Amino acid sequence: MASSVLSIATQCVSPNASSLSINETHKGKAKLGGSTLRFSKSSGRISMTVAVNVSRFEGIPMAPPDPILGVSEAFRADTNDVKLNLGVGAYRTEELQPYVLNVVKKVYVLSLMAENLMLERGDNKEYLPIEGLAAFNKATAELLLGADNPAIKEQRIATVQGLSGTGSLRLGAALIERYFPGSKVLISAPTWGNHKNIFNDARVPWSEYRYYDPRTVGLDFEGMIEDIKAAPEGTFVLLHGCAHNPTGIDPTPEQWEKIADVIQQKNHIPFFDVAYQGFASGSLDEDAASVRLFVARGMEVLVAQSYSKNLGLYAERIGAMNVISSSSESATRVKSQLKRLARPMYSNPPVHGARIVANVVGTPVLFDEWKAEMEMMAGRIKNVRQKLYDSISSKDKSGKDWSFILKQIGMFSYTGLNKNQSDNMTNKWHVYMTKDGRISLAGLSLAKCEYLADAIIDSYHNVS
Ligand code: PLA
Repeated sequence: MASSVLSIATQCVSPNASSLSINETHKGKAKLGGSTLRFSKSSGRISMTVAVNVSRFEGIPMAPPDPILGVSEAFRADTNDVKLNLGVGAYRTEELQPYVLNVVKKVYVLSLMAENLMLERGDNKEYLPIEGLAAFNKATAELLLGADNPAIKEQRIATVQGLSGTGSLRLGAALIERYFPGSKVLISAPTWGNHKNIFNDARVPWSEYRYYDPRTVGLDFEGMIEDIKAAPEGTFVLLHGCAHNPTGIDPTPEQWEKIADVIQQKNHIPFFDVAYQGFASGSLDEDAASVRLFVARGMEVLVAQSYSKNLGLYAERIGAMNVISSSSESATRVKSQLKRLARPMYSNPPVHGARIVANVVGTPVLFDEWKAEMEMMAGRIKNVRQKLYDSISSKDKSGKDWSFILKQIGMFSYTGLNKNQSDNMTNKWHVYMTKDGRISLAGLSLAKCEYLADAIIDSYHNVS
């Protein structure tokens, strides 16, 4: 606490302070509001100093609410019963309740029944190694590439357990900043809002490649290819492995081939963000096809993974940073540097989520159950997507084509609503969503589709 000090010397002081006391040493003090008054007396004169408390943090301005997580805060503050939270991408049941996967519950129960099911005893809370739980790292690399992938067999993959998708991306960004100084990352326009923050904070420069075409509410494939081609050799190209956030628009398999061609020709380095494996199509393998295509071509690839959505482990912060390299020697060196970067950031990762993933992926019966549950979740999202489209297209008589809703994939629908229209959704209809027009279909129930359709039609036609 800093103090501005104001000194007053006076012959006769009668301060209006309740706790004033001047003792034999002729000194005293009193509290007045947030300030401290100090008195001293000598030769019949009383001098008074006023210390005004000023915080050292006075110069720190208020940060704006987060564009995605801030939506949930606003939602909680709304007391209207019709309210609907379509902001954050978190899976909800048809009753709009958070969902803990049965397979995750089963891991708890089985671990109680069979003590050694947990790869390490559940009550062991020792530090993990810097790179995380070995069984998790093995399972996560195999899930990503397929267990028989040559990159795994030839030990060309460096995998480090990370703090979910975000923390893993941040670790990858730190690697770029340290070992590729001056290199740029090319990110899609638009992209998940936090990508820019991650690279900004890691001091990695970025620019955008065209991705979304508002006229077709689809992929601007030509623009994307042109921009990737125009970037200087050796640029990192950030790609969403599947279920592009926020647009829900993914390249087709043929388009992925062409994207790989141009990245390869330009010696760029692909950096995949895989936050929704299994959530887009319902199939873990299909959703990893983009990454596997690049790896099969022998390209060196960075991949950040997250288990927030596909295993519903949002709060466990479990994911991984993988670097697939052309030799096992360089993979070993890269891994040593990823550990070196992680150590001063967070030392070593948490164990709980890693044990759950390792058990689910590594136990065939649980793995099969997980796949069935993921299909169920992806299926529920597809059902509400269809119902929302049916409701909007039957209610809206304007002739507008809403079929883009059905073409999008994953948790989100990018509605094309602008900021004013999104504000109307919230202020008038109590529908909470991000201001870029994205809605999370994972937070929608079949029962609320008609209501949401009315809200979208009103906002689209009556607000400019
Ligand atoms: N990458 C993408 C593309 C994401 O959409 C998200 C999460 C992450 C990484 C990081 O997730 P994780 O750190 O929990 O693993 N996006 C959410 C949540 C679901 C968020 O913004 O944090 C979203 O609503 O966009």
